[in-house]
Amino acid sequence: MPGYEPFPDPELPIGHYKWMDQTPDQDLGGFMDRRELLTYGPSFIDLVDRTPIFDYIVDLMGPNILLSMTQAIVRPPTESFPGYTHTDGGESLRMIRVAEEGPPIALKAMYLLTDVTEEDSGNLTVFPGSHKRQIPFSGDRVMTPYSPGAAQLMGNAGDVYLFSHSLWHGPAKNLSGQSRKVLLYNYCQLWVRCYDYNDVPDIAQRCTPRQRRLLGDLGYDFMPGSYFYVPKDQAAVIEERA
Ligand SMILES: O=C(O)CCC(=O)C(=O)O
Repeated sequence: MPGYEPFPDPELPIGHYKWMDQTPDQDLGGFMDRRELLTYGPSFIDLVDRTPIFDYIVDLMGPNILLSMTQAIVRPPTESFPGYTHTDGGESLRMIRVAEEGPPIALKAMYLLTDVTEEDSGNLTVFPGSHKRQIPFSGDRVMTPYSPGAAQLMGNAGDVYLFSHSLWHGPAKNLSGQSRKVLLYNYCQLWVRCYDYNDVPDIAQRCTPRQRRLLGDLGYDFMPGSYFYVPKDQAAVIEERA
């Protein structure tokens, strides 16, 4: 099925995904980087607010949140991919770090769909403690998954990692002989924009009230002040008391 993929077009600004009409590579283990997953079926919608992961997310971020992005990535084994390290959210958010007592502006849940039990299997690689430090992004000092301080995470299919936007992270090489598959669900504070949508997407009609709220449906038409000041029932909807 076609979908939003990163497009190898030098005209396109970094981090942008374009609708690809042509049938993608049908090899199930072949590279895939697909965005905006909710239209692919109810299982993808269920993950938007599934217990217990969503409860942890609300605990960490508070109730005034949006689902800002969904993504499926398949990383096949190859000698040619060196891995990379970044923070989430682009040029502006990479300058903003999580404070000791403050909630993150954005948080990602990464679901493993395949076991990752050895190093260099496409592991999510993180720099513990780095969410409080500025990632170098200009000059010669480029972080990689092999820079000092990096830790390659292990896990089994079904495990989930939660991490904030400011954690230095990214995939390691995959020399395992197996494709590594993950799903990513990203959440942000309500006043921050979604990556995947400009307006509330049509798929919201197939969602529960809580999922619709997470897709940006406030229950009334946009007016100045919306999203920054939250609907009266925001906490009740997110905690499913409404
Ligand atoms: O592990 C991957 O393939 C990419 C994950 C990642 O770095 C991210 O979601 O920001």
